[in-house]
Amino acid sequence: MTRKLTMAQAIVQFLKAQYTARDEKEQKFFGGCLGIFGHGNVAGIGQALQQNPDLPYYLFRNEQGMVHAAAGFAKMSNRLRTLVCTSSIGPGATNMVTGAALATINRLPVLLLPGDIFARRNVAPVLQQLESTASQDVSVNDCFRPVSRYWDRIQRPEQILTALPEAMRVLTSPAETGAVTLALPQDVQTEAYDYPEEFFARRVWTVARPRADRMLVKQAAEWIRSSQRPLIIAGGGVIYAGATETLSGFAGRTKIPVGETQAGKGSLHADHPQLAGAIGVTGTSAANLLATEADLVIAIGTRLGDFTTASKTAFQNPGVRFVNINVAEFDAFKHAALPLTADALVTLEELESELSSWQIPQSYAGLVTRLRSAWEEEADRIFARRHGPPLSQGEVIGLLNESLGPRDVIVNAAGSLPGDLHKLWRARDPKSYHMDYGYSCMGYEVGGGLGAKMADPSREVYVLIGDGSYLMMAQEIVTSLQEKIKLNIVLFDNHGFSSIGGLSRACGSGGFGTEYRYREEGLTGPVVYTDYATNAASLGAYTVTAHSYDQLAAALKDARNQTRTSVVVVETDYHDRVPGYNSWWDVPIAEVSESQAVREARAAYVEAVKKERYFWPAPQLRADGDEKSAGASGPEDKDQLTGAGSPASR
Ligand SMILES: Cc1ncc(C[n+]2csc(CCOP(=O)(O)OP(=O)(O)O)c2C)c(N)n1
Ligand SMILES: [Mg+2]
Repeated sequence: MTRKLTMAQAIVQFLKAQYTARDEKEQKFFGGCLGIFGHGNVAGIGQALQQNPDLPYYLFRNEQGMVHAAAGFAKMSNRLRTLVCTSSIGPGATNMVTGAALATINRLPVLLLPGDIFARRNVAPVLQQLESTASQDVSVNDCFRPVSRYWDRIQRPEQILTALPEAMRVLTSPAETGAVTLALPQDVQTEAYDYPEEFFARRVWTVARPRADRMLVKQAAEWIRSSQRPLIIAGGGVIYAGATETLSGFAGRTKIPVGETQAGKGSLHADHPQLAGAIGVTGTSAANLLATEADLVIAIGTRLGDFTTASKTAFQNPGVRFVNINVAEFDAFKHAALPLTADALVTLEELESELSSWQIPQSYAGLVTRLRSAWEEEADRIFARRHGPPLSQGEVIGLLNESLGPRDVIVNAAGSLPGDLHKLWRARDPKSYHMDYGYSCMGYEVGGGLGAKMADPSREVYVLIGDGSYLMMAQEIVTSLQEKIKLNIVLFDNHGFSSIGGLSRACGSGGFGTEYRYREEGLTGPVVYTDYATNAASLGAYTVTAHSYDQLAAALKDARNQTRTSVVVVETDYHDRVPGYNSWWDVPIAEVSESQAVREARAAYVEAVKKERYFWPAPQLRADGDEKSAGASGPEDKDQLTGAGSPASR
């Protein structure tokens, strides 16, 4: 039995029949197709979507925005569902490259179907075609290769018979997932082929919970039992695996403190006694002080990026060892860890049963409690400041945290907000904190928020966005109005790049080129005021501007009661910042400079970078099995190898 369909029709037919299953719960994998049509897809995928309304089509305003929406949808769905994105050839396609990188770096599944140049070639060069004198097998879609976990170009209609199952394998693999790009030549999309009927049968992709090697689990439990100051780092994998309750029980019983990465924030309820809060460059004093001294780090579902490891300066205990629980072998082996290449939920259960009634030493538990309450006091202090106008970003975050319900979602990505939110936000639900900090992409916010709301319409979604990000990408506000999908947008107007301005000052460059000011001998003139409320209103949004704390409280209520997308504009103080706490980030400073400030910053940098460490295999993992001799190359030798001094806190 075969069915004669165009390649584009066959793709749509196939996509409709794909499901995922985990823990015996099944769901349709693709919630729809987002797109912008051009000559490269209108007559192919466009025609196919028209005759398949059960894969709903959503018209977007910018191809990058639609990939962000797909990523936001996938993130909100714990990667068990996603959206398809279709674009024309040329600029429509390359507009998706940034979104693809974001998805891949955040390990989020998105399926991209850019149109491509004619496979037939005889009419080349077609409109928007990149010509190469070296090969006729090159198009702009080759730009997707490094940012896709799977990339293919479909030159014949029957190639989808093997390409689509591969695409699905990668998309539904927690270890491999990211952007999948199938470049679809404009002519091939419309070519008919007799596809086998079986190809369109309902197919369920099990998202498995792989288990770690038994011996390694026992060894990890042994390491935990023999540790004095263990620390858990909860990454996005905890949330994606649905392991938050298991972690809550594990940490509660063993009393091991937990620091959360940006993607892992919300793993524990803000009130959990073992939650030390955000960890790393944008971390709390509690988590970062615990990290400095930790002798065992249990890193769960994290890729251990530089913001988490404070550029490899966070862990200063000379004997620190790592147990990494991660479905991706690549991440499990980082920091020379004892690798538990496995699902977070089942591995925590296994460790729990190995540890029976073991708990951390009481003195350490007391320290955790003290550090935690000191941090809570600090956050309360920031929330209680009445700084403005303009308001401090910290007090606005405090007000938002108080005003929002526990299931409401905040979405954010770049600027000074991610750091402040990471430290200060008190998450009360695992899906309430939605941050792109893998790519920290200005412009993710509105598109990503729209995708999050599409994935879970039962929640209020709050898009928190800087003025810089808003100017980069706000156009999906129109899409949200078209689709009657309500977003609550809060725009923090500080007239420029507060984050990078602060960084520039820390680097000795005085904020050069980071404020929105008129040109007067450089960008030093009066502030360029932009009327964001009018801008958003012109797109059709409900808008309110707030200048004071009370006005903001009222505006948030007012906006929440609206049925259409609302934008609350609040002016915030460019220079008033939430400080850093016991951490550092490696941003290299000019080695030679005409500026005294830069030279001073360089001198401090040279000192700070000395704390960066390499991590070598712990003795137990060495092939010779000789723990003693291997142990002898412990603390002292490591310091010699890395040049790492003793931590400043001691
Ligand atoms: C697409 C993109 N371009 C550049 C950057 C580098 N960058 C990080 S934060 C930032 C400024 C953000 O400005 P705004 O949204 O106003 O937030 P603020 O820093 O004022 O809080 C820039 C330019 C980025 N992260 N993403
Ligand atoms: Mg700004």
